[in-house]
Amino acid sequence: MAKDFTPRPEDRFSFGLWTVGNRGRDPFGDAVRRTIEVPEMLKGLADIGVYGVSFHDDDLMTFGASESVRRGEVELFKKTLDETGLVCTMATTNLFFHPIFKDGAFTSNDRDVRRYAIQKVMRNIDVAAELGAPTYVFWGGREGVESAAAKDTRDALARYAEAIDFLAGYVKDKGYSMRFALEPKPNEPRGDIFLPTVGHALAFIEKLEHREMVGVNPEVAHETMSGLSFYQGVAQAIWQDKLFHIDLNDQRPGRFDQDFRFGSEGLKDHFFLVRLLENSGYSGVKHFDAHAYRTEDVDGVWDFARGCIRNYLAFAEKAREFDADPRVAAAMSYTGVADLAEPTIGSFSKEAAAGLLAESFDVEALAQRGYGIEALDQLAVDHILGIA
Ligand code: DIG
Ligand code: MN
Ligand code: MN
Repeated sequence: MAKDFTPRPEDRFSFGLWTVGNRGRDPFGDAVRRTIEVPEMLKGLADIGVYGVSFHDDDLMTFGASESVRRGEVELFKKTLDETGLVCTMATTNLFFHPIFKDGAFTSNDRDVRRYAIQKVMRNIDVAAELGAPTYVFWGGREGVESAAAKDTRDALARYAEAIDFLAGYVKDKGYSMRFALEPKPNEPRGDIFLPTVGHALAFIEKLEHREMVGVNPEVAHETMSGLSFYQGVAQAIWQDKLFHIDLNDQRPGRFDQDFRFGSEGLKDHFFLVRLLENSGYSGVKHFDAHAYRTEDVDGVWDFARGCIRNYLAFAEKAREFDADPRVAAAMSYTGVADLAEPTIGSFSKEAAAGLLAESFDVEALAQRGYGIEALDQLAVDHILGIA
């Protein structure tokens, strides 16, 4: 009998409308599934214990429709949120699908396109605020180049920062309690996307006027595509108090953006990621930006959604068991894991510098030390495999 992992509202799992609504279209094939309308999506997500949902403006409101039609779509969404008990956990803007954005949105060479993009975000920020979304995500899928001849990256980043700061000013002026989260990705659809990794995004944020309200929304697939450790990117974002949101899915390194079910690929990576999120006090939502395999019918979509949640909860349980295992505590003590938390020397002072210069070290003895990390890591693998 398979073990049960039932989510609770306090687990704060959320899905984007575009995830369970994904119809399986890809660059080489047409849609394979019928459209799941928003009310059916919300009811299905509520039935599996999800806490909230997120949306792009164009997921929720028909692009180009009259204001009255768009208003009706928002009202239906609000009504269904109320009926299902779901909350709106994040909003974002589709600045990538319409041809107008083919050369970018905030960084298009065409100033009118740049101004239209900012206007499109402003309009959806208003809807997001009405729905109570605490986080607004910016994924610059079209912000990039195929040829370095096309843009001076310094100008592109200046325009990017200008747009984010203007929109932050708009949020402040309106008195909305909303924070921004930048979502990095290295490429696809553009040949090279600006702000390609968590590191680039964290550095970019420090150049912003309103840096205090801007954080990151790392996505598993996007750091993994670069061959980077998603865990390390998230850990640094937490260290810098900038993990405002997170996109959970799965991915094989060196491949196109697969957006697989969370936990379907990187078992060890996700064990340590979930342990980090659970132990770090991350208070944001656990947001899945993923979709079912193209092979699936609508029933398979709900298998996918349940699987994302099941895997997260299973990793969280295994992480608790790992941390409660006295053998792990002993192994970590031998490795000196807790010792790294002890300051090395503290802030500079003449006395500290003189003291250190006068200190002698037994370099050969220090070089002989073994850290016991093989045994410690094997304990983690044992717990992941359920053989501890
Ligand atoms: C793709 O990974 C992006 C878009 O789906 C969206 O803008 C963002 C929201 O999490 N992720
Ligand atoms: Mn992705
Ligand atoms: Mn994403």
